[in-house]
Amino acid sequence: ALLEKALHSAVSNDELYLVYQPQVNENGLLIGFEVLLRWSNDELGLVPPDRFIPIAEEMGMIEEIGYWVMDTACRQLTVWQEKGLPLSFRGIAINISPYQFAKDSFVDTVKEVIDNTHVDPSLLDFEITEGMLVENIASVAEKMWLLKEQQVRFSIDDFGTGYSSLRYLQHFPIDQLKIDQSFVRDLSSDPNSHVIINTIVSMAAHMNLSVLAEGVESYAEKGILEAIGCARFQGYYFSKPVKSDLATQYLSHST
Ligand code: G
Ligand code: G
Ligand code: G
Ligand code: MN
Ligand code: NA
Repeated sequence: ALLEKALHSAVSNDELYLVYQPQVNENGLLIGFEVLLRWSNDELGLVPPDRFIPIAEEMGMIEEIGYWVMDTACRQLTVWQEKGLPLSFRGIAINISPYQFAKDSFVDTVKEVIDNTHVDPSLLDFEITEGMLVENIASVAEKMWLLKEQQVRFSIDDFGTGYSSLRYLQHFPIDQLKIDQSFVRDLSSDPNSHVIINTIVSMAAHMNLSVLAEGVESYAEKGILEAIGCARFQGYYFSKPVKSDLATQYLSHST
């Protein structure tokens, strides 16, 4: 109950902030950041998103919070754009809650943020989950196409952990699959994880999709993933999520 009460005023009390986790290509060049939300409350301390996002969804607060994330991230991105982005940089990835996406107003809300912030929409990558693609397929596809017309890209987050039917992928304008970190974690110990990643990478190649491996924590893991044919990476081996000032430094060192 304390958490619910505190969450109500988190946005207006300025308790939310964003961190940015680098995404790199096979040459180690910075290609993007995943935007990750943080909540710091005086009484509760730092509450992890795994704990408060499901509650925000239940409370009907995820739209407001999701709007804050998108608006704040896009404003940060326009600042970076003005400084000049590295050639390798493709944009920022924003996690979209299924509840947020399901709102009729979602497409207009995104357009509003693009208009307000003057962000280059081709630098936006929306992370959605497999589960969002199995219900209300027609309306989900329609929204995705409308956003695609705005040049926004889509990635499937935690890929491989959800519904195993791959057929749905062809119905949606998806650009990238993010291999879930559980497969990467087990890569050297569990032959099944190796087979699964191999299958995802070859399927993605056939479907003209990019693949990014999440949760890469070591040089060895990066090497195995590279040998399989994965060319994009994110994880503690490269960097943990960092605050905007350090992210700005990473960008300026990359130009
Ligand atoms: O750093 P990590 O603890 O940030 O994230 C934990 C979980 O919270 C992940 O599943 C991640 O997708 C989710 N998450 C982080 N930031 C956001 C956000 O801005 N919006 C949504 N919907 N989920 C987020
Ligand atoms: O390609 P497919 O038939 O699976 O597309 C799924 C849905 O997306 C259909 O309703 C189709 O009409 C719609 N769609 C396909 N291409 C576009 C497009 O370029 N723009 C928009 N707005 N909708 C599209
Ligand atoms: O569900 P999603 O992929 O959006 O969430 C990403 C989560 O993974 C965040 O909580 C982020 O902090 C975490 N993360 C990012 N890199 C690593 C890593 O190398 N190892 C582990 N264990 N977690 C990571
Ligand atoms: Mn994510
Ligand atoms: Na993920």
